[in-house]
Amino acid sequence: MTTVLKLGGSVVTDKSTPETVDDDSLDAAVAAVADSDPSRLVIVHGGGSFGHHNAEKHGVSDSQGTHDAEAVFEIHDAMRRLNDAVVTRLQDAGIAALPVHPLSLGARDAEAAFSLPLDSTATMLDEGFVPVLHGDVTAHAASGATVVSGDELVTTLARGLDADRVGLCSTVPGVLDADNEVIPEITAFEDVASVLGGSDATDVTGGMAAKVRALLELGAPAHIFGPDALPRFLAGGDAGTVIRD
Ligand code: IP8
Repeated sequence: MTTVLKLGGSVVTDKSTPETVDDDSLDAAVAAVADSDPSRLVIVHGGGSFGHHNAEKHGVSDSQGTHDAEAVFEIHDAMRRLNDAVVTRLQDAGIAALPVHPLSLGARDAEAAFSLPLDSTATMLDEGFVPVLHGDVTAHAASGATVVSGDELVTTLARGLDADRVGLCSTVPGVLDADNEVIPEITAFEDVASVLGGSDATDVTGGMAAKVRALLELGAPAHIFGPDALPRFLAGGDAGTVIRD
């Protein structure tokens, strides 16, 4: 059973203060992972106040690239420091966590399709480690380097590792309906298109509609939930909104 878990930037950092770890929230997530005694777990974390702050400063996004090596390094270095904090806390809690840095492995082609060789991650899993990846910058053909988000890494990992379960933990409790209630299950995009908006419009903002569409294509159930539901997800239960084809 292989599980891919994303801890959103809002869970691991204090988004209102540049380059600040949210100690209480990260500690709670780490405790939930440690209590679950995981096997074959891959963790991905978002950028929060580390990545986005630095990417904005240099005008770099997932489509807007740069050839300025110092700018690329500054964005990557902020994410690497956040990754160090996450890995260290997991190790302190007894988890065999190891870092995997997408900048050193991945690339986008000229059509912006992202690929990531997974030999190191898969071998770490086979050897009982918990690989911890992070949103990052990645070399991008004809554009220099662009941002790769944690969500993009999650779908790449889930496909490449043939994951059985995917979890996206952020500060929202799930996909919300028009009354702000969590939708327990989504099996077709048309069923939620009206509440998510723009059923046939291209979702340039990368909002919930794009996320749901990408997760419906995964072939593994994906759970979108808030921090309170993390222990339930790690115990194998349904958490928040479950998206399955
Ligand atoms: O928070 C973004 O990752 P995300 C990473 O998962 C950077 O979108 C470098 C901004």
